[in-house]
Amino acid sequence: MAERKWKHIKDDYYRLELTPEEDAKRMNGMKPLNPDEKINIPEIFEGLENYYPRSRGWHWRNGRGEERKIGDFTYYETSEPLKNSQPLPGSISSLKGIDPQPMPVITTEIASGRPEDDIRRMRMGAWHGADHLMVIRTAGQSHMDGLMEGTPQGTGGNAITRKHLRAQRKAIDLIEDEVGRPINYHSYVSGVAGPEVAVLFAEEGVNGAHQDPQYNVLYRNINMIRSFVDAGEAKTVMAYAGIAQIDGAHNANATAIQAWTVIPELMVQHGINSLYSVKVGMKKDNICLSTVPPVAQPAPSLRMNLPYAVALRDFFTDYKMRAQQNTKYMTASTREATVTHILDILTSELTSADIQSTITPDEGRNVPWHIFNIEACDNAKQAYNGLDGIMQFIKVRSDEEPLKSKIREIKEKSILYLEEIIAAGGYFNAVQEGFFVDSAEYPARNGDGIARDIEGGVGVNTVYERAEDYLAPVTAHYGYNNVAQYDESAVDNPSKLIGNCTLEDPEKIIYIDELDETDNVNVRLENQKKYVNSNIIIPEMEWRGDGVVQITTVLTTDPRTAEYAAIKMGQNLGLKDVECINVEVLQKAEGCRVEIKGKVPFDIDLDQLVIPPKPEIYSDDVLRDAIKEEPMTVVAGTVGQDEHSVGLREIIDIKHGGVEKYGIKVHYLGTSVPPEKLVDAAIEVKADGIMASTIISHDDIHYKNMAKIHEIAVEKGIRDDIIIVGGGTQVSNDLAVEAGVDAGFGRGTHGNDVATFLVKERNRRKGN
Ligand code: Z98
Repeated sequence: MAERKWKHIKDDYYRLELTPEEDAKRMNGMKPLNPDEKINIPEIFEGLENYYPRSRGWHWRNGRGEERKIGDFTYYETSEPLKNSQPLPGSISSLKGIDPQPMPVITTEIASGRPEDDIRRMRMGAWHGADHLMVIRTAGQSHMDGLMEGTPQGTGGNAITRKHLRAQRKAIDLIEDEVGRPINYHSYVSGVAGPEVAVLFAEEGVNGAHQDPQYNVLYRNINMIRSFVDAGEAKTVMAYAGIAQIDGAHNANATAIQAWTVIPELMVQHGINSLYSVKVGMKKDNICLSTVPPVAQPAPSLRMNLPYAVALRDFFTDYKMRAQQNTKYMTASTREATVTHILDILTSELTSADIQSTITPDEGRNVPWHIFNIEACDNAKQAYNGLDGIMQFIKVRSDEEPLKSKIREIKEKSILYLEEIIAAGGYFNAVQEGFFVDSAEYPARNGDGIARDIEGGVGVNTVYERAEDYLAPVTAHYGYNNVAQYDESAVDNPSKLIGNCTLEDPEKIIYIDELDETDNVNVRLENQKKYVNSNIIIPEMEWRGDGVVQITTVLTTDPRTAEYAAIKMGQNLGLKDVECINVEVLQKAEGCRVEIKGKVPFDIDLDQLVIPPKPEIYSDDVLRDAIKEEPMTVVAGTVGQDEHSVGLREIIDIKHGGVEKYGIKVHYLGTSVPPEKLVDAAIEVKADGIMASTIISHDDIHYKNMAKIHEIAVEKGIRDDIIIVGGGTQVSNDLAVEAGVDAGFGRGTHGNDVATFLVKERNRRKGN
């Protein structure tokens, strides 16, 4: 293949210029997605050896901050709308289905370890507004000393392979066309195989990656010299590919005993990685600081997190901020995690975060289920929608007390920290002395920090000085590369010596399928065949065909007993592999809220399902427009000797979604209204309809009264001009119609059911 032609789109984002034939070959002939059809997973995995990515570099949302009119509202902090998306439920019901897209990139973490299942979750996430799909493996990549081609699930989890990346990037190409927005694909460059992973990512069109040598040193005990040298190489490759970088400072936050005490250290860690990256050649625009609020509620979190966020932006003005929830404070409570997330987003809004990551409470349970990923995207979108333009009304008073002093204190302590590192002889010595992740509030130290030996750790003594004639004939390479002695003209592009390397020519890449014959995508797809592109379905939370359901209930006992009682409950329900995943005390003597998960022992054949026809209910807007166009008046009352008015009033009142909500004018005549009075009142106010309600049904009095209203209306010559409806808990439509009224409404009726009937019946009579 000839050298690829990259077209610059914006920022550091490029697209390949491809002919339709080239594109079809690359995609193995896959057609664009149809929003009404499932993505064909087996097809995605076919012909992966032909796939290469069509985009490179990180994409920031288009049209950020342009004033936009969306539905009935003006927005100041949105980005371009999507072509296809899933609006929030409240928008669908009451706000015309608008789906404003916030300005920051929104991340969802995809981590089931099964690429084939995660692709569907990625599509759902994209429809809910995610444009940063962060795939984390179920095995720590930093534990691998080379690239993985197999599927070592069961021996510590699932690693990322070329096959994994290719299938997902290929699917994302389709998904981003479907939603109409480029999507950033992301993973991690860590461990002693970091540089190899970076090359793999550059080859396979990964747009973002975590890279921070301090992460390897502190949390994975990789030798620090090796880690920093590797980082130089990895960052050079990332810079070449325009891959945005997220650092690892937040890990100190998640690891420290009291996360808020490490604030100055976080600044130092951000600083070390950021500056190192710039020196290696990364653009500041592609360097994202991973900021995690140091504390969560019930601590007075905003007061503590905000100064850190502001100080960060002051110190790192030219860099990007990636905001993420702190996993340290995450339990299995969805509710609690959501509140923390929303309050964190308030900090993001107040300090203009560029990437808003989402984390699901299932990170606390180590099971990232589809629904929680999607919910977390909605949480972020909803919060940003609600906060749109709030900075027009309020101000972060960073130049006034007490915030000013708080910010200053953080900055001073951070500088002090750096000076101390220099005094200790530099970063490596400081790590060796246990400076980092100490539990005391800086400048105090408890001596319990993570100390690593300069002469120790994984990969110790594996860094060698390059020989005089060293040469790496590759495009992106860190440090001394002795090219000139081989070819003067190749100094700026050493890969010229071998007629391009894999970064320019994807056909040079050797694609290897998974090596594990017992557990791989193809085997799993084969095992799940029953559920793939078929009419047999089974509940699913994590993986296709897992049969998992989650049940929430209250058990009136103490937490420990509740846990075991909940498991028993699940077993009695016939579930398999029942586990209790959350217990929250309601009152210690009265009981707990419990959540269990378990697997159902059945599946559902959709062909056998009897689905009654959907009753047509007009939307609120259609009803409102119909009444606005032609006003409608009704009289209403409970009939005969019936004093039960609550049901009728619910059907009338605007507050509970009664017919008034749509503009229907209601004359409420009260309770125990004689049938004659209802008809007379209708004549007097020139009503279009009568709404008669009865709960009492002895001797069929409810239908008898309906018949009376009908007969009196006939006698008085208005029957053809008036719509009569009867309602009550014991009313059936068929019997009401038999009694002479136009419709009967029983248990479970809402105002929109009645309003829809009134509007439809009026149209029917007019011949519409
Ligand atoms: C996040 N949910 O940030 P292993 N490098 C850095 C990291 O922060 C991480 C890894 C590598 C969090 C995820 N971060 C935590 C700087 C992980 C991953 O060894 O492959 O797990 O390293 O989104």
